Amino acid sequence: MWRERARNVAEKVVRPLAAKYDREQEYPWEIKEAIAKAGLMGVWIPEEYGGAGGGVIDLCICVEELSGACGGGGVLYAVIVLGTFPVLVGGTEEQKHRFLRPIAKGEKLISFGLSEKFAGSDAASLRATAVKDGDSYVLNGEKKWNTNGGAADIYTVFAVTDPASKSRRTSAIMVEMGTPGFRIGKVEDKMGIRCVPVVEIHFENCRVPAKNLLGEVPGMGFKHAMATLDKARPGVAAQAVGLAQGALEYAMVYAGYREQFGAPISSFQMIQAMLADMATKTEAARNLVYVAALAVDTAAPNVSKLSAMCKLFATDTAMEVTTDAVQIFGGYGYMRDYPIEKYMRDAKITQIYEGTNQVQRMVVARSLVKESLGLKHLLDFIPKEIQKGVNDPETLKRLAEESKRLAEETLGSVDVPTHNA
Ligand code: COS
Repeated sequence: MWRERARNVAEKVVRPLAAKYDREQEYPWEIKEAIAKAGLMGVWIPEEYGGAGGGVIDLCICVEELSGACGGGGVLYAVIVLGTFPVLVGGTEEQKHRFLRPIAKGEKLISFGLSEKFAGSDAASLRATAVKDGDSYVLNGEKKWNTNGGAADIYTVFAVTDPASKSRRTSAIMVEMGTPGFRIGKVEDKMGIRCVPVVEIHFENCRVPAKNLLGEVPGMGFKHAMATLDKARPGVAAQAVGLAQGALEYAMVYAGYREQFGAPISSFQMIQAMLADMATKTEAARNLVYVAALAVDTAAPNVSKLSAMCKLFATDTAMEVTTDAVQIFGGYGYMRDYPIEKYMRDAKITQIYEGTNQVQRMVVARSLVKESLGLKHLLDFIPKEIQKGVNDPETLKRLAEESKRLAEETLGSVDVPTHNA
């Protein structure tokens, strides 16, 4: 059902407008209206807060379809998902009703403000502050790369509430557009995803009611941000799958009609190999995204790893597939007259935002290191000196004696070097 609805919006509204908004770099309000009219805005929001009660799998399907027609159309939608997850993850009941209902109805838009000029991958090193003053928090500082900034009505902002604390340093605070001291700054001029604004936002003694602090317990910001990203990363991965699929389809059609040497280029083995690899990788990415989305929906224990895996694999795939699609289009692919080069531009940011793919690999690797501790049954199959550690003198002495004994048994009496060097 969601796929059909999203595809309908994608084909009827998003695709025909994609080039215009890419050129103009303006927010496409009619796309947003069409998405809202199709009932897609609250897909992932529980019914008790006005949404459709779907899961991350459902929103991923919507993002995938919209992104297939235009990367910006997909981000326009996915960024709303990102802004709402902290509320779902850490908000009080009252906050969930207050902030999620108007979003589910399509009346308000939301934006997510974590990154700063000096805090990107190192999301714990924020500088923007929120100081408690009576029944308010007073915000100062700035945020960078704020997607949807200016278009959004509500901003989920992460700021330092306890500079002295290491693990409870930051909190998420909901700030509404129009609050005195809140200002949109530089509007970025971007390579891709040009229809969705990315801005700097500034806070100068911006007073926000204390009841807007997520969960009304300070210090939970980093955990809320991380839990949000675990849930939202399959959405970025779904954007990437949509972009890859969209570019692949254009390439398939082009290759079928483009004739060289008296035959369609799709009959040449080199082009066939490219198309086959593009399709296979896209399908593999799609399936990994769905597995991760279902892991989020079922609160599986390995969510962080799967979310990171699907984000890095799908976005690397999108970059590869969209680049190959441009290659198949040849000179036409490089020209702005045709939609294909936009897919490549739109794909690039998916490897960067919501955690660079370097960060995703770090998350996956950290998870593997933890998992390895549960694989003790394999210890007998790795070298004994590795198992016990080379710095334990008792083990080293024992291993030296053992290897000497083994050597004597096989070679007769010899001098065997010890591990003590
Ligand atoms: N869910 C809940 N809590 C989590 C978590 C998760 N997925 N990952 C970490 N935490 C908690 C840890 O349990 C730890 O809590 P305690 O202090 O109570 O022990 C705390 O957060 C710090 O964890 P950790 O030491 O792993 O954090 P690091 O500073 O090493 O950062 C990375 C980890 C790099 C993974 C994190 O900063 C990150 O994801 N950075 C990318 C940010 C990003 O995606 N930015 C894009 C913004 S959207 S455009």
